[in-house]
Amino acid sequence: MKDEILQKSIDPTVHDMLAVAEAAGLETAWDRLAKQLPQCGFGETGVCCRNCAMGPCRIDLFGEGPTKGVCGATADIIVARNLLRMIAAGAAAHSDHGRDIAHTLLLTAEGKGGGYEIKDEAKLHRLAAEYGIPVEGRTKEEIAYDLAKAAYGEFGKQEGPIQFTRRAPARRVELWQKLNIDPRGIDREIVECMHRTHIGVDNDYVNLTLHGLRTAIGDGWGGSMIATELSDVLFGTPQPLWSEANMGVLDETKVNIIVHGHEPTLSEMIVAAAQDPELVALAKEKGAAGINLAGICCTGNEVLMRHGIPPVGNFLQQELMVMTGAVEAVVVDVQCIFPALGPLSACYHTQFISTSYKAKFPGATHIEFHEEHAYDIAKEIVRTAIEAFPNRVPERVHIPQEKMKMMAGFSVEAIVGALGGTLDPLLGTIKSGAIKGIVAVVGCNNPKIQHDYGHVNLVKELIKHDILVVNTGCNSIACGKAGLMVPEAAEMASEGLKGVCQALGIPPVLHMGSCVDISRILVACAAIANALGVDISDLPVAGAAPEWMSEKAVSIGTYVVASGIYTVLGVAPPVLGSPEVVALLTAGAEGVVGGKFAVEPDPFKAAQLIVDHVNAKRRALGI
Ligand code: SF4
Ligand code: MSK
Repeated sequence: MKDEILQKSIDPTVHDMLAVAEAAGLETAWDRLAKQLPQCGFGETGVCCRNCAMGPCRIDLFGEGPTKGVCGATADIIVARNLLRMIAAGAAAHSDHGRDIAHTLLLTAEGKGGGYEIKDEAKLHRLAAEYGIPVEGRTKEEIAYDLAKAAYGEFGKQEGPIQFTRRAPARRVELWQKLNIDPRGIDREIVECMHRTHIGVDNDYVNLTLHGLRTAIGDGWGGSMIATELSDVLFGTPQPLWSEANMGVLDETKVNIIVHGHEPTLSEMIVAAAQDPELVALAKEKGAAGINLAGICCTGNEVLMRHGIPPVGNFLQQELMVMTGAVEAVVVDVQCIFPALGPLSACYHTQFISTSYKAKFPGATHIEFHEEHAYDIAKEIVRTAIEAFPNRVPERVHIPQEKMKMMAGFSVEAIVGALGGTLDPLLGTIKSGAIKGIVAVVGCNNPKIQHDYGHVNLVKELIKHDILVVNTGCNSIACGKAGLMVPEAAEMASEGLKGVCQALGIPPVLHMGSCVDISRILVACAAIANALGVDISDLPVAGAAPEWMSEKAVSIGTYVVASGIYTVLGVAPPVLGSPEVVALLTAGAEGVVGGKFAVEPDPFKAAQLIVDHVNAKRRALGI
């Protein structure tokens, strides 16, 4: 294998498929990144502004060029404004996802759900209690109607508070109120980002950044949390289950359908439609042995944690899975979907099926999804995939064989359940030092970093230091593929963590879901802080996103820091053009919200930073 290919990923299936791509003359994200190099230094450092037609303007950081935009904006102002717009986009993406789930719950409550039903009534009742919605003598549909309306209300609220923010420890909420960053309404904060960054509005980098924190809190403790909680009500709260991960989950004998994107709504129905006897019979009629469903990115995580549907890979494998020549359909909803899939699918028999009116793609077949007819549309999509099966070209089929067993579905409820109904045993292991801390490792792949290298090495290092890792998103899939999400992986952990995992029969790395499910981690942190009578910022916890790339990740990192948690990024955000903004994010923030950012691309050094942080927090707590 060429060194150049080996350098791109640590995953053998990727090596295998990159060789296929090269032989076929097909390009990938890695090739396109190479063609972009060197990338624009102004963009990379965040000092390019095109917020008005006097620009575009850029700041020359090193030479004799301009130090201000036409309006007089400095590097600090431009960088902070650009950062705020990234947070707004990320918060909007997560929150619109949450809104869609609220919409589905509302339709279901009204009996217009197209096949959906309320699966977790106990959770429905718990959430109703939080919102003060009466439950006595009412049907689940009546309660769900009020809950969906209340959740809807959180988006357009003008005066707050967003109900789920009150899950944070009281002293955290008081701090947000004191700093005037307690979000008033999810959409309101996002709109205000756009207003503030319009020419001639907010030109104070501290004030801009504080509003970024407020907007991001509205994402993590608002839009994302609504997405998670209402998804559980509708589709069931995840419980630990077994699956397998990586390209070897594709089945040469069957119709392979891959669900991709983020929202669980359609994919839930695809799971059901793929088992429909009529469609299974049709698949057989077309010469296939059956229908094989797999997932990628966070739609993949959603169906993984609730149904055990195997992930075929993570973000950077989306083109490679098509190149196996064995995929009949890639069914996409929203977010993280390469437009490159359109022209690529046209080189194969693969049906690239877009389903959201918000997300159309060149070269895609658009089968629009409407919740009211969910099951019928899911059947049409599965049928379209089956019809493509006879067009498969056997000589072009190349499926890497590697796959790995993994466990998934560790919701907070499942973790508490595994501990016997209370967090006490976990607190005991933290106090005794058997578990030194808990670290969330999340986020994407980015071709600027060797694929999965950051994820897998950081996690391996952390568990060697008695740190329990929880993960979501593409980190979960990376760790699943690397064999870190099985109970036997406890052998790779240090003695304390190993003992805890073996006693409970759990992996040292726990899958908590999709990107919006980072809200589950916030809930867990709040519960632990409350149990110890401290704030989240006092806990021996940290966050990390070793290979992040999306604006959603910027919002996530920001709400994690605003919640008081130290967060290490493997890729520098575009802020380096302003030493003032960098100092605020990596140092000053700690004195304000108790959390801060660090940037460290080397996963081994990043792990050391986190271990030092966890130990310092333990000392401060006197444990
Ligand atoms: Fe240039 Fe200012 Fe307009 Fe930005 S807002 S493009 S810095 S003039
Ligand atoms: S899918 S946001 S690449 S984690 Fe959530 Fe993966 Fe990042 Fe998309």
